[in-house]
Amino acid sequence: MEFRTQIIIFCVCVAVGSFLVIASSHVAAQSNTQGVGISITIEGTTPTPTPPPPSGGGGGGGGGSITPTPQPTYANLIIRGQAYPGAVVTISRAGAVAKTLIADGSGGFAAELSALPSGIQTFSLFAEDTNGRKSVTISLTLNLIANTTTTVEGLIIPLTIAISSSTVNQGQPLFIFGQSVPDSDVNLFIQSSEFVKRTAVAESGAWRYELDTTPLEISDHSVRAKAQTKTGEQSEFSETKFFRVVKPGAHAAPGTCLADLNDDNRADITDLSILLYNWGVPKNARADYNKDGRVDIIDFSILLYYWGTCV
Ligand SMILES: [Ca+2]
Ligand SMILES: [Ca+2]
Repeated sequence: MEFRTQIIIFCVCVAVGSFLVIASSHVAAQSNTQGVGISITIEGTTPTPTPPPPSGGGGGGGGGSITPTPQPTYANLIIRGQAYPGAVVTISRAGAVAKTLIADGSGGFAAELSALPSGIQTFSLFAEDTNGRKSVTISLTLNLIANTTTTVEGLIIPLTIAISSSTVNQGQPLFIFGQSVPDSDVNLFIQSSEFVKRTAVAESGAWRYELDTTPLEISDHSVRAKAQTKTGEQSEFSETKFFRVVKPGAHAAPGTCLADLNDDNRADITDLSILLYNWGVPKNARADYNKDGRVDIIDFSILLYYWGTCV
């Protein structure tokens, strides 16, 4: 006998970036209308009941034992979600990789895991974008019911995030970038005194934001972000990136200056030659100062801005 129910999450406990989702057998047949983002569907076939023992009658066999038919205790799981175009999505269970797959051109993925043990199972997921940056790992705990297929839909893998420099002079731009769900938004949370900025994700999944550091204090700061789809669903937080704002003109450690491509703390003819060598589609991603995927006149103007002693 086929049965099919759909439930909404009744418990999403977010602790250190993890989901706890317990699918209860006490479910309500209702649709997900709360914009939670994740829905769970359980469907399957009820096991064939064990036939009752014959009641007397024949008498011939006389007390033969009946071996019960062992009931299979496996379950199937389908996870559908969104990462970034071409991202490698890795799903693990019990400390071992259970599935890796590549997200499609829209960032979507669908993973099928079969013959899983029933009961409470924890899965972890992360994505690696086309530039080798990894997302944080999120975990999903489900109560898998034997002889059913549980489908989790609407999972959003947190975006990848990077920054152009770990030290920036006050007033100079900090470029924050990564990959996320195409045609969504990125909400950036910048601290120490928290404020939020928003930027759009391109069709390719790439996103970037040019942060004006003028209003930031001379201090340590951090930035992390969430993906937000056009329909309002949000991912968990990304990794947190830390950066230091120093006084205008203050020297920083070698290798921290945005325009200094050979790490000698100067922006000069050597850096210009490296920039020109990478003109167009960069062979060295560092030459793409503003992280828009190309080395062009904008990057050249950034080099001129830093020209001389570069900090
Ligand atoms: Ca240099
Ligand atoms: Ca550029």
